Amino acid sequence: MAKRALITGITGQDGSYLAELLLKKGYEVHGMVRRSSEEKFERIAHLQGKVTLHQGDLLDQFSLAALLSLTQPDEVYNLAAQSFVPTSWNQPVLTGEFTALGVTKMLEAIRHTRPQVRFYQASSSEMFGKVLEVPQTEDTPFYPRSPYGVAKAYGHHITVNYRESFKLFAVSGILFNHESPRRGLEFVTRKVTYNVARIKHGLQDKLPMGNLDAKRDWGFAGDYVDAMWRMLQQDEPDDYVVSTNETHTVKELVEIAFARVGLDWQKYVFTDPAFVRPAEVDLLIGDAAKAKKKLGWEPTVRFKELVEMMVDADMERVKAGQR
Ligand code: NAP
Ligand code: F7E
Repeated sequence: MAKRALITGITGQDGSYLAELLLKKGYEVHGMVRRSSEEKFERIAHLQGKVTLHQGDLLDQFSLAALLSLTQPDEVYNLAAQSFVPTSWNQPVLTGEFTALGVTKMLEAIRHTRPQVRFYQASSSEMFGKVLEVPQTEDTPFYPRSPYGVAKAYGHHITVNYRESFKLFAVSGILFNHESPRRGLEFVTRKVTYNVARIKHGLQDKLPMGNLDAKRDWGFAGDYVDAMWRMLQQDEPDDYVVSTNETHTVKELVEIAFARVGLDWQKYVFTDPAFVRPAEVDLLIGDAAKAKKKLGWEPTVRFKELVEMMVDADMERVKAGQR
């Protein structure tokens, strides 16, 4: 019989790639979606009829338990969150409700409704924040620098705690930044590649940016959802760092993106304090040796290829008059 998976956050970047991966593996895929006045499921439009969508919300614990009873999943991937770091300073309480307490609500629903489930929690390199060690591993202590990072640290610890307290098969994937042509427009990679495409098409001539010196370990989302799946196929639940083991500055991102379309970034980019954060994560670089050894996982797309893939996709979109 086909395995069944339930994905929260299926309408997001990772949810769409994960749903594709699980369908290819023969899973029956269920996704939880929030009710809104207008349905915007662009990232999973091509999966219509292949995945089953159900209304639910991380804020509503009963909706989670009801969904577990209805779908009877073997695996639950908790990808839903308020995931944009700057918003977490403007809406810190909401971020805590979704991104932190939402995890407990799901774990409680699992514990009482379907304790045999294998549970994946989408943890983040933002938990390392003002890094206490370089590179960062599963053993590096956390020092989060945003309400989002704090909420994710809570989500990580409660996942580990439920695993230890109630013997749930619960894992926390500590994923470093991962991007794709489906990345939200406000995140720095997609902001740059989309605006480069607009500039190249003559639709604008300036690009306001924040801190160009920040360094990130950027990988491809398609690779990272495969690591999530592998974590749930192990004999024992455990936590894993997933990263490329390379770090690059935002400035390098900008240079490569503009160069891809034959433009000199310095003519267009300027610093706008509106995009500078109250507290920054200056440097992230992950050590994914454990994932390589135990999961047999390695990234297939490197930084330059990733940026160029995103610029090319945005050039096509802008040419077609799309976002
Ligand atoms: P994303 O594109 O922002 O997607 C977030 C998803 O969560 C969307 O489907 C959103 O639904 C849903 N959601 C938000 N609040 C919800 C709520 N209260 N109830 C139900 N659904 C809710 O994020 P992503 O990049 O795919 O990331 C997936 C997960 O990995 C997130 O938890 C993120 O924090 C974490 N993460 C991401 C990265 C990265 O670099 N991408 C790295 C580490 C960890 P709507 O469509 O209705 O808004
Ligand atoms: O910023 C700098 C900014 O917003 C990256 C989320 O998926 O990854 C993501 O969080 C860096 C930061 O991602 C602009 O200051 C400069 O240093 O793309 P970002 P993030 O904050 O790293 C982690 C792992 C997650 O878990 C999160 O969910 O880029 N930066 N100028 C800028 N960033 C933005 N957004 N916009 C700028 O104009």
